[in-house]
Amino acid sequence: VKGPGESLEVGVPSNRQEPREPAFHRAFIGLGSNLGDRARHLQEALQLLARTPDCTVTAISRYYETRPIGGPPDQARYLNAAAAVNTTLPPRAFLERLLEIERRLGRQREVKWGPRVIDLDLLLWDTETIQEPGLEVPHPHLPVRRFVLEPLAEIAPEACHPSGWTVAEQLDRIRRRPLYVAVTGPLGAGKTTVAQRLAAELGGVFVGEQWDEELLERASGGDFSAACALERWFLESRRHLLERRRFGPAELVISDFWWGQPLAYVRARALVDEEPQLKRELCRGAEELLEPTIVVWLSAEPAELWRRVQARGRPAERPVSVDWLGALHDAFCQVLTGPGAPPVFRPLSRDLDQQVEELKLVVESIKG
Ligand code: PH2
Ligand code: MG
Ligand code: MG
Repeated sequence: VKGPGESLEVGVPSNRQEPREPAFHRAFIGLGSNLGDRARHLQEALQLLARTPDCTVTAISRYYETRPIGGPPDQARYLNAAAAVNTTLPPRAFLERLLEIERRLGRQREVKWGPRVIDLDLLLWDTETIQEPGLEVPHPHLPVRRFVLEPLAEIAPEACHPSGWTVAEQLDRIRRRPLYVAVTGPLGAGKTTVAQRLAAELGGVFVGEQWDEELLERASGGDFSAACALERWFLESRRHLLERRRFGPAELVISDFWWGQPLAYVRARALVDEEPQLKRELCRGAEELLEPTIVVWLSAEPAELWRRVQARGRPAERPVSVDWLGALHDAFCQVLTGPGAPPVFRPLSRDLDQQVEELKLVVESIKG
């Protein structure tokens, strides 16, 4: 006798189907205008989209007046909105329609982030990740733009990023204070330089990593038990550094590490047996710790990372090899892009000064 939930499949011809493509895709777009009759431009763009074959506009947010972020000074304020669209088009064709509508409404592309009659951005495409020239979904600025998250949360609070967090959750995070920017990435990525400069320029509180020189040296040399002990050491040290009550009325906090970094290190060091225990420890007492508003992920080519690590000449880091930095780089990719990853922002620029400039705008756009 079979109990409930037990399989009856044995001996039965299988008619199980391959998972099918959904009948349509669910896309979310952001709209913005700060030239001329802004409301009319949003309206016309939405009408053109609604009349497009193979697209159904299913929800439109209110229009939000917002402060311009980035671009030349003295720009007019924006009207921003978000819309939900069901479409049977593939993503590239859908993007082409958006660009076509921008052109129809007289969009000229001149200055980066300059004034525009209409801007239509593809924010989310189902829960897919697409990385192609000119087509990046989710929109890389989605988690750091108040002018996008607010309208989007009005029509789709439960819309999900491929990493698993929802629009409502991220809007809630960017509204909390202090804002907390956790800078992460492999050794030699420039975390400390960037975090310190950003804090100095924005008047934020800088929280700097501490480490145990001897454990670090043994771990870098390939001593497994030292590597485990080192990750535990970091966990306790960071638990102390990030205690919420230490920050009182601070507006902005910036650290040169991320609490979840050990997850990348255990992978890179092939200490996979440590992972479940480590995950439990990372959850324990998390409510008392500052949660990042955004995790900023810095990186570089392994050879460049190695050059920077050697140039700073810390004795404990001398055994570090290019290969190991490559493995570490890949481990960060896994931890920061897969399901369960926190909201992440990756500066486009390779240059540390320009990264600082990008991040100043990120903080601006979080504040809104
Ligand atoms: N779009 C930008 C840059 N800055 N600021 C606001 N408030 N609204 C926008 O839509 C916007 C912006 C680049 O597309
Ligand atoms: Mg845009
Ligand atoms: Mg655009």
